[in-house]
Amino acid sequence: MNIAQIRLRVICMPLKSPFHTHLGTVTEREGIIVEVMDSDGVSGFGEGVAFSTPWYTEETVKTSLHILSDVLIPLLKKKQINHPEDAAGLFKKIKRNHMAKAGLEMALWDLYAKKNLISLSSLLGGTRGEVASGVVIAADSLSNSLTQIEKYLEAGYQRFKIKISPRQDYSLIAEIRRQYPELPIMADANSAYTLKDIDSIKALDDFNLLMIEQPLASDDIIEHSLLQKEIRTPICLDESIVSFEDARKAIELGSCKVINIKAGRVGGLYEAKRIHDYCVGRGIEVWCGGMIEFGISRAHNVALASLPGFTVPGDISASNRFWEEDIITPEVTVENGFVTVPKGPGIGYGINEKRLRETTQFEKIITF
Ligand code: OSB
Ligand code: MG
Repeated sequence: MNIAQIRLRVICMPLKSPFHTHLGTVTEREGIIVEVMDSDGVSGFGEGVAFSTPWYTEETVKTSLHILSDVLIPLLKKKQINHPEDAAGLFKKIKRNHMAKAGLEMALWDLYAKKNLISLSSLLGGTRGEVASGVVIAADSLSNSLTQIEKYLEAGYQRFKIKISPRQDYSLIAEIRRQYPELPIMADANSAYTLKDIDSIKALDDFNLLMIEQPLASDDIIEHSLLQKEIRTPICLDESIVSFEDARKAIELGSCKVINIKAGRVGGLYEAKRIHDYCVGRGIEVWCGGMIEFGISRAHNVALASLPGFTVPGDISASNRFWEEDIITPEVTVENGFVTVPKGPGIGYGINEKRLRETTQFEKIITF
């Protein structure tokens, strides 16, 4: 791959409505757009999905920018790679910083697919022409949750993920279940519980949830295995799985029956695919998670979710779930509950240059 320059942009956009979890409220999203241009002038795009503050993982926009500019891009400058799969090996000696690595790695995948005139989905081994769409309900009250569910049901979403915490769990889910007896729903706790809360978690077995996501802390891998033995609801891990090795250990311990795969959280598409392949061989279900992302990362998610093991509708929502106007064109849309997987080269979406320009707060070009 003949890289000529890399452009890093920090962009910022307000969310259409506040996103509430027990860890805090997101009203505005900063993100990093990575553009890798080769000597023929072809550009591949990736997105760094760290948040402004370290509430979900330890990375932030600032730490990602530092790792990209001062560590990863210099490594890539020093050593020529032939395929995006080589990036993971090159970045291996740098500890963690998975979101920074993924932002760059995913741009390399897009560039490689574009140069070879194939879709990113095909390059990764995708087999689906459309991916099933789910949506997250992160409201601050029961009535707002119900309003959102009604709205997203009308928009065609197939699976609803409700954020819960000890402050708002049983009664919230009970009322949703009462009003929608057949709705495919799951809960996401973002580590709001400890094993001491086992009775509250067990009580949720009443509601035929598809799964409960990340009930305990990210390093509670043994505790999750104990919990899974005590509850009927399948446990899905999110924050706990930041690598292939984490996935292997969690599965061996019986800590989960489902894994939420986010390429950003695990360091890129190569590692995401390895986790996918391992799970498929072992009867562990996987689905594609979301990060309140902009169109670039959203497009990468669509390609990833076209792989055969992604059997559960993911957090793959339309651009208009979060944004007035996205930075890609066309925007990601949901029709009859599905997003069509683009067939064009790379991620298969163009850049909305005007929107990208007006949301850019900082920009830096590194020439090779
Ligand atoms: O826990 O899955 C999560 C958003 C940001 C960080 C963590 C999570 C989420 C979501 C939203 O649940 C997923 C989406 O973008 O649709
Ligand atoms: Mg989650």
